[in-house]
Amino acid sequence: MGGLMHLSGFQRHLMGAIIFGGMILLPILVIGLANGPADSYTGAPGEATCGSCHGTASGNGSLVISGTPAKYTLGQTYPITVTIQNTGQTRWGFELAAVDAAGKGAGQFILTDPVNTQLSDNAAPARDYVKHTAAGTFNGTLDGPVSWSFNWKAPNVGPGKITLFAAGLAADGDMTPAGDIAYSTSIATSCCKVPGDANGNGVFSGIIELTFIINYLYKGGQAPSCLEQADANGDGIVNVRDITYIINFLYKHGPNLVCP
Ligand code: HEC
Ligand SMILES: [Ca+2]
Ligand SMILES: [Ca+2]
Ligand SMILES: [Ca+2]
Repeated sequence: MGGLMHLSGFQRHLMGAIIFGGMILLPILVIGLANGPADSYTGAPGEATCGSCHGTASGNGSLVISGTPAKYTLGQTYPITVTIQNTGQTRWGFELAAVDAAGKGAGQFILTDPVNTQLSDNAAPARDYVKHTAAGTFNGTLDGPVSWSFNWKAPNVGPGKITLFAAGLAADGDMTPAGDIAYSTSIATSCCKVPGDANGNGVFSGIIELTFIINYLYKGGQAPSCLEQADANGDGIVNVRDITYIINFLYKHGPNLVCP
């Protein structure tokens, strides 16, 4: 049973190199995981997912965003949870962004669990990202499900439709991108509750809304707090057609006002 003493000079040298290499490598791996994945891998427009490095093997699990309301209230805070599971996998990760129709980051993330989640708080209009920490990979949790929770505060002035995009990873815990299964999902939320309520006071009052939209479009007036509520014909843009549509609705038995 040869100990170190019985190794040749070359073998001893090799051993030293492996030990030395391991000491250097370990902190890098740990730092890598503590930092979490790089920004911009949520599957949002213009972004790839974790699968671009971790392969695209298909799994038997799921990635779900819960807590997002179908309709958000301006300025209100919502607890959001991201849950992932996959039989046989043992280590987990995620990244999430909230993006408006123009592709900009929307609203604000507030961490409620800084042990397991961290925030990339980027200067607007860049997107912010919530993602796992090293502890938040829940290493050794066989099959899952595991979840991460945080708050999302809707913007005070609504850019309209906002979509939460999440990418998740069901990993095998070998500290390499091999053997892992990538997921992505998204869910949309809208501020439009009262179609045609351009001034955002909660009720539709015909001529008052028309005046508000005309002022906004042609006289540099205040923007609707929820832009979608001024998009009365629901075609995704606020313009003169919405004015005509509202006039038709009010005075010519035209079709109902809608949310886009
Ligand atoms: C640019 C390439 C790249 C992207 C994109 C990437 N990763 Fe990784 N990931 C790595 C590498 C390389 C490792 C190996 C360990 C290390 O270097 O930190 C790793 C390791 C991991 C591990 C541990 C894997 C295991 O089997 O133990 C998790 C968990 C993880 N990444 C999560 C994510 C998540 C979640 C995303 C997407 C939001 C993501 N990664 C996107 C390169 C990437
Ligand atoms: Ca792996
Ligand atoms: Ca109103
Ligand atoms: Ca319109």
